[in-house]
Parts: sequence; structure tokens; C-alpha cells
Amino acid sequence: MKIPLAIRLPLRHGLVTALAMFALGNAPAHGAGVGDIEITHPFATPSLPGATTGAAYFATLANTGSQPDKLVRAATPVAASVELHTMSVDAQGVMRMREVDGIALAPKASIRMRPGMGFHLMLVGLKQPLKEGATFPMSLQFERAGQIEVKVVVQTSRAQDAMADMHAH
Ligand SMILES: [Cu+2]
Repeated sequence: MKIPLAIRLPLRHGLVTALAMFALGNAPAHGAGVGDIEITHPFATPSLPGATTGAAYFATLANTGSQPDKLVRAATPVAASVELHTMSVDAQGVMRMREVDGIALAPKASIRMRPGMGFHLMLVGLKQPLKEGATFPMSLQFERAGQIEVKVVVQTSRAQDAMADMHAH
């Protein structure tokens, strides 16, 4: 699915996304790795009623090696496609997201992915609602490390954690 490079998000969506933070401590730790890539806690926020898109994140996405790598593709059975997106706040204070061709990881880099800011994996064409507590598989293709499958947990947000997280930056 082709989408415009920049999407002006409705304010409601922006707020929901900004407040969509989950409690890391509440879920059993899980993660996966391939080659020099280490992924901790893949999670998705529950989809909004009637929504055909969802978003997934990794608590951390790290490249422990000495060579650069790049996440270039993702796929899951629960959505028609997965797009790599980045989100930022423009000069007018409006949240915008755009598709990127990959998430580059410098040697020794570690990226935190959180609702409301930065990178996320956009699930386009959801085949089923993402309900809290459910899990689904997602396969990831890295330029250098190759392919890995992760288990994504659907987890409800906690607004106070989102605020704490935002203030931590
Ligand atoms: Cu997105």
C-alpha cells in the first residue's frame, strides 16, 4: 500500500499515540536476536475500535556488532503489510509520520521505540483487532544479520508512564 510521505495526523490520534505507553514491568521479559542484532520486548498497542492500522515497537533494538546494519523489511500474518515509519513533531506542534526505507543501526547503536515519537512498525490492513494480551509473530529482515522472527505482545498503554517517558528525553 502506498501512502503519502507525510500524514497530518488528526489531533485525537496524536493524543492517543502520545499517551499510549505500556508498563515494561508488567510483562514477562521476552526478546530475540540474530547475529549482532538484539531485540527486547516487541509490543503493539491495542488497536482502536474499527481501526485498520496498528503499530508495533521494540523496547530496544540494538546492534552489538562492529558493522552497521539496517532493518529493511517486516511482515506479520495479522496485517496485509508492515511499513517502517518515523514520527516527529513539526514546527506547528503537529505529529507527523512518514515511511522510511529502513531503520539504520550504527555499530553499537541501541534504539528505543516508543509510542508517540521516533520509529515504529506500522501494521497496515489489520486482519483482526489487536486485543490486549494477544500475541502474534512478526518476521524482520536485516540487511546484514538476516531474518528473525519475534513474538509481539499486545499491551495496553499507561498514560502516566507515557508522561514520565516523554519527560525523560
Ligand atoms: Cu505509522
